[in-house]
Amino acid sequence: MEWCVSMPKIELHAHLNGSIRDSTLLELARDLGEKGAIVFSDVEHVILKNDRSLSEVFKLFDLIHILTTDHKTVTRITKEVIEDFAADNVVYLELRTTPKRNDSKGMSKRSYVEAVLDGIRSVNVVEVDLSHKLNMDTSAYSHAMNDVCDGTGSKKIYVRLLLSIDRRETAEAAMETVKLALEMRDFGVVGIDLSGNPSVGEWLSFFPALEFARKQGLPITLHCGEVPNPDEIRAMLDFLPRRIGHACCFGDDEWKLLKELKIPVEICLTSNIRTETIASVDVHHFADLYESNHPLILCTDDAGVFSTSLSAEYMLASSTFGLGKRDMFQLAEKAIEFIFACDKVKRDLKMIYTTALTELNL
Ligand code: 6MZ
Repeated sequence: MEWCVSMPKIELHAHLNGSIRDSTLLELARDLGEKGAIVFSDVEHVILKNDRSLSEVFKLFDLIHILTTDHKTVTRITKEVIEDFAADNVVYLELRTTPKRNDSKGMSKRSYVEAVLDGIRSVNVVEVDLSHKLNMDTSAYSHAMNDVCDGTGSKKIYVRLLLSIDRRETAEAAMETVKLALEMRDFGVVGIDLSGNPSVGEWLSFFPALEFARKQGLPITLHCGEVPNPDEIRAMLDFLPRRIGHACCFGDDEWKLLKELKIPVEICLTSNIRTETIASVDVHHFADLYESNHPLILCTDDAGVFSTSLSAEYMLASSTFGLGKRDMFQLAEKAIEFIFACDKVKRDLKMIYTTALTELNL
């Protein structure tokens, strides 16, 4: 595990509200309990429960959203989540979140994203690179600081945002999110994700917003095949997204198409096992994709909800599928090809991996 932590890692599938620390969720629940807004004892066990079905996970997200929906809390959780990924030696993080409107808190989708950006800017235990453009504007946003945690000099994490469309949303709300992402491109937003309960919503209603995003040059990743739905899976693959998440419930035909199209897959082992989307880790489709050299990226999905970390996901892949240190390093480094940020960031990351190769004696 120590070695997995020491290896630089790239995280491309992490939901902000799924990555919150349990301790923070409990604190927020206790506060709301004291204000009489919820009954703390009713929610404590929901937060601490370990195994949840896929539908129970979405019930938990509804609770999390009640606990986190004000600007200050969104800023706080963003800061903490980035600090946790940085502590796990994640060097590039594509964090995804669903912009939320909440009239009772005076929150619009835009002000939600601004609260997330405030959280990114308030990280102070590690230097954060939020966007090339912002780095040049030192007066407004640059906030480089030395790593005060381990005393080994400066440590840096690249953070980029994907705005998620929730499958519960209307076509209009989806379009609003895409337009917001386009407006916020200079502020670190690099793409669009489609996520949410896979048993809810129709692919066709999101298609116009996603097609518009693509025409405007925004890369797209889709949650695809979390439940068996061959027609939707085929329509999603035909759309040719830049990446897909999960790919658990594919039939033979869809599997063949995925491989022909070589669409990179974000693999979330612990999440798939915990939600019983896959029966057990040893029969996970990671093995097939890995052996056939299909592009894949190991990711956490919801590190808080599933009590995992990216290092733990590498450990699990290593112990289950027999990956050695060199294999893990190559897998981590290969993720550079699939990030949505610009070529300059890719070059920087390649340098980080070249240096790490020597430091880790590989
Ligand atoms: C599909 C998921 C997910 O956006 O509020 N989300 N969508 N499948 C999953 N696998 C378990 N895990 C998380 O983060 C929470 C939201 O991310 C999506 C859901 O829409 C959830 O409400 P944000 O930051």
